[in-house]
Amino acid sequence: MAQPLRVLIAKPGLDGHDRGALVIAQGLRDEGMEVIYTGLRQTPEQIVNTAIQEDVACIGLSSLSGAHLELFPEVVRLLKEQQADDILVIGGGVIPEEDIAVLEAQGIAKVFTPGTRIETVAEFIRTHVRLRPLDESPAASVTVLGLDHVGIAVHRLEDALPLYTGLLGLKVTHEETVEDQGVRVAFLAAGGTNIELLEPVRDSSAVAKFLAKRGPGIHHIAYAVPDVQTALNQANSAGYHVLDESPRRGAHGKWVAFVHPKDTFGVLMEFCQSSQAGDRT
Ligand code: CMX
Repeated sequence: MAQPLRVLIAKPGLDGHDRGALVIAQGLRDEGMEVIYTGLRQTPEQIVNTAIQEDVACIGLSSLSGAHLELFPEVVRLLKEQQADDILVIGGGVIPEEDIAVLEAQGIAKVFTPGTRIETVAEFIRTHVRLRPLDESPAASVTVLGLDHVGIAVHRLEDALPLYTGLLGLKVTHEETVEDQGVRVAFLAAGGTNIELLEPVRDSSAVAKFLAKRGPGIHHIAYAVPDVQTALNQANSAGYHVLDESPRRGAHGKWVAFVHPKDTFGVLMEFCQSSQAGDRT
């Protein structure tokens, strides 16, 4: 599976207008890229540090302040200094024609002027970023924030709930039907984590198949991660069979994705990301 291109959209200098930068950020996301936006008034140092930390393939600089002739080349210079000059740098904003050649001569790969179609920008990035060799793929380990829940498959929620609410005294915190997954679920708070009881709502659902084959039991364990797509990419590049190319919506509107139980010692692994913790587009 190809990894999404990571792009940093950055606003160096003092101008306070970022509508254009936000439009570009959204447009590149729509083109399937992973986009990080720095916010306003960043120094070249801050931009370069963020780009390195976030391991981006491209920086898109946007400036309306008129200081592009100083700020853009300074980003290129700092990248070189940090031996990160494999990161593609492009620029945009209200930039006079005569300045474009100056900037391009100083290592800004391309300067786009207002009105350029987002597809043109995306295509330029795709064709000019340095392709990352496999041995430089992202860090191997997934960032796990905690155990989000343990999923237990049951034939009927009504039959299983008394055990958890009665004997264990747990509280039901949420009930919902997740149509996409073909399940009706009940969440019970259990200390720092949750129990999710899953009842199938149709015979074709993964949980119905599980019950038919194995009977009730632990269906999956879900780990909270800051970014499901990153976790998927990491699992995939480490050779695990991921069941989703990109995250889908699960219970609570969280983004979820799974790794095949055959690769995880018999326990289906779920990654889940709270939608508040940085919604995807
Ligand atoms: N845990 C452990 N093993 C499982 C399993 C599970 N949850 N689900 C299936 N298996 C095993 C089966 O027992 C079977 O093993 P054997 O080959 O030894 O018989 C094997 O995996 C294949 O089983 P299958 O019935 O043919 O199932 P599929 O291959 O069609 O699908 C899986 C299995 C995991 C790929 C599929 O269930 C899936 O994509 N799951 C992810 C989505 C999901 O489970 N959603 C429901 C929960 C959503 C929520 O939390 O809201």
